[in-house]
Amino acid sequence: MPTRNESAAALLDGIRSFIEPAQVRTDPDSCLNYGRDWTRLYTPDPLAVVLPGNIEQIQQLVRYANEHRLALVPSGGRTGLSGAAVAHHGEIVVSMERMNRILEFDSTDRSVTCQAGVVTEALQNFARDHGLYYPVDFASRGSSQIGGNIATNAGGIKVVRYGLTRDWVTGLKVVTGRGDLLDLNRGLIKNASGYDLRHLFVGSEGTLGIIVEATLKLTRSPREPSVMVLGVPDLDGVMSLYHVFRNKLELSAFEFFSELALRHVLKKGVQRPFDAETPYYVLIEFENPDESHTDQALALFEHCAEQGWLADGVISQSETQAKELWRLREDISESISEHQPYKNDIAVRISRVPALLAEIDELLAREYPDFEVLWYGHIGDGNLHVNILKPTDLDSATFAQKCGAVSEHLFAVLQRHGGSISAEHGVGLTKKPYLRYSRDETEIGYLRAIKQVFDPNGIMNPGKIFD
Ligand code: S2G
Ligand code: ZN
Repeated sequence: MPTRNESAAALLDGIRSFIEPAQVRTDPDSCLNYGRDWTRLYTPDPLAVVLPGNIEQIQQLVRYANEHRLALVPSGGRTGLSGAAVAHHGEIVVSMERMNRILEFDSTDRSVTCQAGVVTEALQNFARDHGLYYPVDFASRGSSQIGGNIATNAGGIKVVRYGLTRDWVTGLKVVTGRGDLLDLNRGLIKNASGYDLRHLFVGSEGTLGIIVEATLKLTRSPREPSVMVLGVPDLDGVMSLYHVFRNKLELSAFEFFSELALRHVLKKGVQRPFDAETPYYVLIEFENPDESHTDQALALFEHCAEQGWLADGVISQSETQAKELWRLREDISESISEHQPYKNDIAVRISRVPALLAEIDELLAREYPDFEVLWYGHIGDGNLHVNILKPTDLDSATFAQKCGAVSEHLFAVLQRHGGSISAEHGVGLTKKPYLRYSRDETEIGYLRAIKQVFDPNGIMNPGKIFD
């Protein structure tokens, strides 16, 4: 962490000499709202919130921060769940909110260049209005920003077909922790001219520099997607369904959630998908142009029912019903937020999912006998979200301590399966103590060496991912 030896007032006056004073904020509301993300585990305490309007101001700010050893925390939509956008040690929050323009669209390249502060849903709508589709999608689309999506390599609900944010970034402009502006890959599909630094910044969580612009490729829109929700009696049926449906249909989503997770969504007024109540559910989405695949999907349903892998199910008859079925899965996160859940976001290779689910089921039942544990996630990508709800009568510190202790066992199981302690939410602060379960010391040494190249004074989001 850089050390400061000048008065805060003098430091901020220095920033106001190159950024409009109104965009250098220290009021309590700004410090609270811009100093945190969707985790509620840390007390926001930034020195100030700065909202630059252009790249030159960002470069000046990074150079100034190097000169005065000021820590900078890049800030997008702050929808993260690992504390990567938290400022709680007198850092300067650098909000990209004002840099929210779409700069260029090219129908031949099928690509769009935008500033980092563009909201994800705005980009999705822009693509749709131009007859194309930006396929990285998740529940926080209305608040998250493209820069933050790139900094965490956001995944979401369509990865099984379209991949992660990384797969759609064809160009990046970044200001490094040294204050240099790099224009990476410039939208090229092919570019074999040395290391691809663009991919270092994807998933860097603001620790190498600040993403200021991105060029993203777009694709054709999915034709009439149909959604099925299937009631699954036991865990090992989940991946049997995956194999059967994936082999016959072009899946764009293969999601999973437990009855316990569903009940929290139902409390918010959403209708149960069918009469049967099963321990688990699978949500499948597939392209179904002119209903040509409906018969195939129903035949697969019958086959799986005969095998005992499913007990009931429903297929959407309209776009409206498809959206209602998606709510069963997408509304889980918001429905449980009032219970201050301890979140795990783990991933293994798809082939390891059955073994992992069985081991984790046994582990969580043993280690969390008195806690409500919810399972949901993008099981088609090998990604499982395990959320433990905080009992109302247990204080947050004790709850976090108990869950942290169980995490050690959970991550040891994961390590045996070659998995990741963080599939899509990033490491930030919450998963930093467990990084060793996914990256060995030699590899972490290389991560530190790379950080040293891009951010030699350690001003970029210090304390995130590793110390
Ligand atoms: C999901 C959203 C955040 C959470 O629902 O897929 O990534 O609650 C999550 O874990
Ligand atoms: Zn997720």
